[in-house]
Amino acid sequence: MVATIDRYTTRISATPAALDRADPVVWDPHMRTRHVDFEVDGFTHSEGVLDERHVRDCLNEVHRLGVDPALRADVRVVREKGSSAVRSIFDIAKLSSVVSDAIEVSGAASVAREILGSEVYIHQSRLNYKPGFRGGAFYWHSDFETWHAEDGMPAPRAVSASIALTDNHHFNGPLMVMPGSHRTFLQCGGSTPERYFEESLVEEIPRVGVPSEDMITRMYDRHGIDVVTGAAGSMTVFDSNLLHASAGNISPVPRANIFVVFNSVDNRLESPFGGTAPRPEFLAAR
Ligand code: 6CS
Ligand code: FE
Repeated sequence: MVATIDRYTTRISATPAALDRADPVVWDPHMRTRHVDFEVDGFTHSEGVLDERHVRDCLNEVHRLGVDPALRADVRVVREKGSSAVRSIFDIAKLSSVVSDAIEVSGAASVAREILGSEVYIHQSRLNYKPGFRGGAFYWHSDFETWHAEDGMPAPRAVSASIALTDNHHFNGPLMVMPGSHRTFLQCGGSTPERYFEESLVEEIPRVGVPSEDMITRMYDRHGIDVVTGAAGSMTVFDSNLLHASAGNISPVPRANIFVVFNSVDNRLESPFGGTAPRPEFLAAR
């Protein structure tokens, strides 16, 4: 198979540049008017996609998985640095039929099909759990930059659906996005250490795969920052290349969200464009 031309080179030694996105945002032209906010801002938010029962059942699952002795040493349960507090549980859709059922009910897959203009499959699912008082931050990044460099995702033809299991207030570490930033691909400097995910999933400010402060400032000057708040049961679907982050959570109110990533079946993973070995299945389904 001829290797795909890399139109999104990143993790480079040269000075990283801001490249125009070489691909559509909403891939099905007929869906552009239906998803105009996604086309323009790179994300769309809806309230009440899960009812209270589904939310409650998922939260019970999260607590069950967080203390399940069988998962104590499982690589898919990522804990906050220097603590046993759960930061993320990967493969959550496979680990819990309750969560997988809630994802079904949320309608995320049909929104993904409309935006991506094709059949879709789950590239990655995770639960990001931010306990009260000591929930960790996630620094500014584009998911696609990581999935391109470390998982071999050819184009930004993937979307993440973040489904809130607790109220996402402005004060308990909600998702922050730069609306419109999805149209610019920010190259990152440096090269990827082997098995880098063992560090990047835990570090609040990863040393590779994040844009420079100068680039983040320029994007802020152009796009500003939206704080995406929403009640438990709400859902935010965002473009794989949208610049996003979330602050730590020192409020008493935990913030727990399911993230499920849908990739187009026409955008299947190839060998990582950053040259490292493919990451494990729980991070990037092949
Ligand atoms: O490496 C990844 O796939 C994960 N890292 C971040 C910061 N967001 C996307 C994903 O969960
Ligand atoms: Fe992310």
